[in-house]
Amino acid sequence: EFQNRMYYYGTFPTDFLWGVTSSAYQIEGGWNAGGKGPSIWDTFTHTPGNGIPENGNGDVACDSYNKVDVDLGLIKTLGYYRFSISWSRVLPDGTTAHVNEPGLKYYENLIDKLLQAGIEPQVTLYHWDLPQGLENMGGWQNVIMVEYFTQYADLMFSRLGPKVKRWITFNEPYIVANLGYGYGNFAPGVSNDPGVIPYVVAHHLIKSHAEAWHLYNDKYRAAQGGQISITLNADWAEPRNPYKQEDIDATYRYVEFFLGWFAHPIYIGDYSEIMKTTIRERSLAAGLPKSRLPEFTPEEVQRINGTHDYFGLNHYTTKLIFPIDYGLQQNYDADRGVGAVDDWSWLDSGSSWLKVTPFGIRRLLNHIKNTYGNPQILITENGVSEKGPVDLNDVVRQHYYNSYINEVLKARVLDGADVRGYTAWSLMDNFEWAEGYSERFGLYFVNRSDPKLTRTPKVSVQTFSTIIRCNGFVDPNSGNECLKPQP
Ligand code: GBH
Repeated sequence: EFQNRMYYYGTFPTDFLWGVTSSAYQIEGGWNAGGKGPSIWDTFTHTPGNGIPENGNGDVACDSYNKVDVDLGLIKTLGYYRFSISWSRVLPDGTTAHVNEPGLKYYENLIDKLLQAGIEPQVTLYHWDLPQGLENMGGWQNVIMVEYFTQYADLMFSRLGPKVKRWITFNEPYIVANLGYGYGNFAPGVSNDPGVIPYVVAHHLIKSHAEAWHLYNDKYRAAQGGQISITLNADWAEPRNPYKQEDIDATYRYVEFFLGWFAHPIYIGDYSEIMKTTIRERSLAAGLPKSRLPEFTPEEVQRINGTHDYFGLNHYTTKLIFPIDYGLQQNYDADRGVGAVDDWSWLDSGSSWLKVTPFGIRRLLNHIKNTYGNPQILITENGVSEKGPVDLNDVVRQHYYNSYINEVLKARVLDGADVRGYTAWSLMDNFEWAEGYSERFGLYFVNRSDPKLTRTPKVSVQTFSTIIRCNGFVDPNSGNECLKPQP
């Protein structure tokens, strides 16, 4: 009887995981402290003309490099902590030729303190900050990165693995390939061959992920007993006109080129038929001798397929999709051949790309369940931004968490999607990449005009910690008490 109401009055399973997240470059600062080498984001933000508001960079960020104890205090009521390792802090030039022990100590200390406080660490190996030394060899365009990434992963598993039970190889390879090496609005800012390079980069990211997974599986799993997977990001999509077949087809292409680009090789095997066919046909039509999409050998298809212990998902918003014919243009957008719009009724956030569309997360979770063999799903990011004057009563974010998490609950309890955990982006306001500090995703406000970079809770800290405490929601009929689990 409740199923047609906006809210579903139930609770999550007792072993559901709750957490909060950040990433190294966005919060740490200490960009050249304690022997750290430069990363592509240091180079990118220090290069004039990059278009970042107020010349923002991560030199200081939230100064989390020096504020481990302060941050611990914030995390305490927010579940486990997902953070990433700055590769060039532990390996200054990216290779194991020189291990920077003070850099490793920073993470060892952070992990020890988290564990002492009863907070589970969840570690991302790569959240976009490639060591500049490796970019100088071509970065992810060069297949040798597979070896360097695996060596870096090996070091992390051996040194941190006894204490870390949940690993993520890559955060959002889609963004690395497309924004880093296609459009070039993210580091390393490569945009000279957008029809070829993003596909090559993605190919190497997928291989690197698979090798790191196999390394963990063969060498560490028995002794360490953790889980390792990849985090993929995807918008949900609906046809702009649900009665038009061409909009329905375009929506299918959008989802397959976005989530499917990486999920298909890892969860099903090889690139999807629609990507292979579309890109081959468009390449040949433009007079190229072969497809711009690289091929996996049958052995590679085998080796990559199944390299997951769960499905890591970052999700924020939904788009309405219609077809666009780009003619003979050779790039990812032209291959995909779609346009995207928002519905006028969707609530705004502080980011132009992000509208509040809670229904989308339930549909996406069902799509993953039905398409990728009902995997365990860990939502590794979900959240919303604001912009402009500070208002600690962040009503949009309170609404966002309540309504999105309620849709996650429906996906789990009513639809049977195997969602095991939910992570909020983000612990605190931080360096929002090409948007600098202008868009704020934090549960905590960080006062950037105060040299101490003081953190203050927004009201949504209450919202989210109440959801964690109740393992669901407050009973609307009884003031402040949690809903009881249903029999
Ligand atoms: C995640 O990326 C990241 O993992 C995290 O680091 C980031 O802070 C968070 O989301 C919030 O953005 O303006 O049209 O060029 C989500 C992917 C990448 C989506 C940047 C929006 C800009 C689109 N986001 N992208 S546009």
